Amino acid sequence: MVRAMRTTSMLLAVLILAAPLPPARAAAPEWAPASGLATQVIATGLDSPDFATSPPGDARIFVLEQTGTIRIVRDGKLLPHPFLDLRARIASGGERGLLGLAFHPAFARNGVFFVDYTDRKGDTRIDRFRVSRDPDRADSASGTMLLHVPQPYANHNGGMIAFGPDGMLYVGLGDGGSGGDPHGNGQSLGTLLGKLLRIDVDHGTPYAIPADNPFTRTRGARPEIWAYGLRNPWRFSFDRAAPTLVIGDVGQNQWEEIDVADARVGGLNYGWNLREGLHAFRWTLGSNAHPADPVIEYSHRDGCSVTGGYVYRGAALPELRGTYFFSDWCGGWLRSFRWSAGRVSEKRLWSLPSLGRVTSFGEDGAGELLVTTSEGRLLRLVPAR
Ligand SMILES: [Ca+2]
Ligand SMILES: [Ca+2]
Repeated sequence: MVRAMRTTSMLLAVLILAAPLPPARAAAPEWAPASGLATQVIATGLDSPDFATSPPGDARIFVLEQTGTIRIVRDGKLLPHPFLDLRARIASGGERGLLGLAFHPAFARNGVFFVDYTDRKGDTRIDRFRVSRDPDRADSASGTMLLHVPQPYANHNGGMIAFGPDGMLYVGLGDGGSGGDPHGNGQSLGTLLGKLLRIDVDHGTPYAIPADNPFTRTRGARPEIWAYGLRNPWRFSFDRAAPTLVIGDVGQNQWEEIDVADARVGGLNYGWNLREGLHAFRWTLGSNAHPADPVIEYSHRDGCSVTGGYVYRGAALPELRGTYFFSDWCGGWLRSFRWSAGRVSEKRLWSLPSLGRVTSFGEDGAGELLVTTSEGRLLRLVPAR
């Protein structure tokens, strides 16, 4: 039944007409096999690596270990001492730990960066740090709190932080956890849980609310909110070359999804927990919500937890510029698609040995794509020989 819904657009259309839902997209063509990509192993033996990134133009790669350290790969070698060790203040395991890192756009000049982690009480913390005089070591005493969000359950903590093309810091927060969003956080504008936030870290103490955030004049709404209706936006990214935001929002029992939006448009409702992917979840007759549908969904026959990636803008794979890559924590596969003029094209399933449990993608300083896996590996996507 589930398979038939995915592949038979006529049946899907009939089901949708019969259900109290806004119109959904027709089922897209299946994923076409593709070759020409390989993975290069950059580092192994990492302790649950869950993100990798580089300051703009920097030749080093910074890798997060979920247990609480940031490691540096310099000239192809993993440095023995960490850039920053936060293990004493972090609770890790499951979906908790050191989850996100964002270098300030002016990092080369100001040395400022931000980390997202689970504190010892299980709450989400975002702290601001500075590099020390040694460029390969952060000043561990420089940490100040930017944001603290109490977490009602151990799972669905989000964890991604990234600067947008507008210079604002975007923060992904899951619905708080448990299952099914029992407190309705996704659809509530009164909580930061289940949201994408947008804050100005260059003004205010500890931050300022951008005047053009969508809910600054909405009674009872948290002004940090940029978008809502998210279940667990574990990874999201901005296209380096276009004002496009792509979110991989992890599903509940059946459907994983990728959302694409104009990065300049705030206030979108991504649907959770009214909908899971394109399907009703706690949808009620009479609901007047108009959720933004995902552009991609896949069922749990293909995986269990989407790992959102990046629109490729590097140099090593010129024919793939503009292609968005993503994976799944249980799937081991690499898929890609292009998004232009409001539609998906070139859906591809890459012929590669299993990547393992993909925890995250990342971009190095030149825009080449990195992959971290639960097996302790840091990989780079390269052309097949
Ligand atoms: Ca949680
Ligand atoms: Ca959704």
